[in-house]
Amino acid sequence: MTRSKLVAVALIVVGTAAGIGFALMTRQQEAPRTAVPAATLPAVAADEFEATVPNDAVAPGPAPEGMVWIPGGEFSMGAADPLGKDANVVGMQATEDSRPIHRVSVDGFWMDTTEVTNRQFAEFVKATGYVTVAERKPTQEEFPDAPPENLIAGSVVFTPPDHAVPLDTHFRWWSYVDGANWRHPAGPASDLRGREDYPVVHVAYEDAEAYAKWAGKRLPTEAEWEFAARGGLSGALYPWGNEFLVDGRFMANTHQGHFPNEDTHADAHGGIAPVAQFPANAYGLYDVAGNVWEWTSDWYRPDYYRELAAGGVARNPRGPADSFDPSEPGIPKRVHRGGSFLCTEQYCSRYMVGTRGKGEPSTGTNHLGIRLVKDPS
Ligand SMILES: [Ca+2]
Ligand SMILES: [Ca+2]
Ligand SMILES: [Cu+2]
Repeated sequence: MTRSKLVAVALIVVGTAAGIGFALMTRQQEAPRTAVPAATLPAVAADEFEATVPNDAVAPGPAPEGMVWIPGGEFSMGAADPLGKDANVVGMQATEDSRPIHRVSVDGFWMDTTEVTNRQFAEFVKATGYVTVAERKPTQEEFPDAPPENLIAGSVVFTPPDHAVPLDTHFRWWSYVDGANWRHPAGPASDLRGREDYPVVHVAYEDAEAYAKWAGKRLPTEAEWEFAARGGLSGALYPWGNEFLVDGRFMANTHQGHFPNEDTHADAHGGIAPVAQFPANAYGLYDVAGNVWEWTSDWYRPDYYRELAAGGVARNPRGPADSFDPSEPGIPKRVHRGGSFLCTEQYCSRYMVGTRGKGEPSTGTNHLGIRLVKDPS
């Protein structure tokens, strides 16, 4: 998903998405209604993961407001393929870029217990007058291939079709919406009334960095994020363990029903939810699986884990020096983590804790947010 591509195709998508969808549907099989339910997956091969060994350092002082101490330590990072196949498609399998499982150690840090909320982001904007990327008019220099009439400030919004569509291209459910930004998450007609405790969305990487600088915090590295999200467990599929449902109870805001046209909100939340509606993990972190994706500071490369695995225990890895995504060569991307309210076992199960996402830095969407960390002083 990149802003430039959607800006370039905005008119086509907005104008004739339904037409395109119907035309292609007649030639393609509809995706099966039920894939393998997550709850029935076997636990990952335990021998790929070794025990998590947390640092025994106690918290170096009182916690900053809204943060918890993550002790850091040595752990096994990555995601095994729960189906035992080496597939590299987004779906039930953890993609190959999350392997090999490798040993990493990170130092301790403070971490926000929740995704950054609209209330928090509004304080930052009020104090600084900051204007987010989605609120700025795109320039022809930034998007040389876009027709000039498409150069309108906006952002990428999930716009589900009202009928089943093949899951072959995300253009079927993502649109570039004029006037969508953090203040207007679904477009100009929407606003933040009653949504103060929802995660801020439509934030580009530089917006996240600007907010972090103001808050005296920083974005987590991918390794810090995964250490924290695992909550001390080793090799578990989810931040809370290996069963998707715990005593029949949902543990994260994800998508139920036929994706993308039907959200049955069996987990009690259709679409995005206020932060902290589900139990925290063992470190006290809410929504590390689902609700909104979270930016990390690492560049994305699918071969980075292979590089790390060759060098013994990786100490405080900060990501590769450059980015490469074979599916969109030439477009640098940062790593996203945690999955979102749109993740489903039918299409993308990246609420699984070791799995990885990625995104072009100028591209915010309405399912991507921020969670920050802070070094002990
Ligand atoms: Ca949901
Ligand atoms: Ca999240
Ligand atoms: Cu997903």
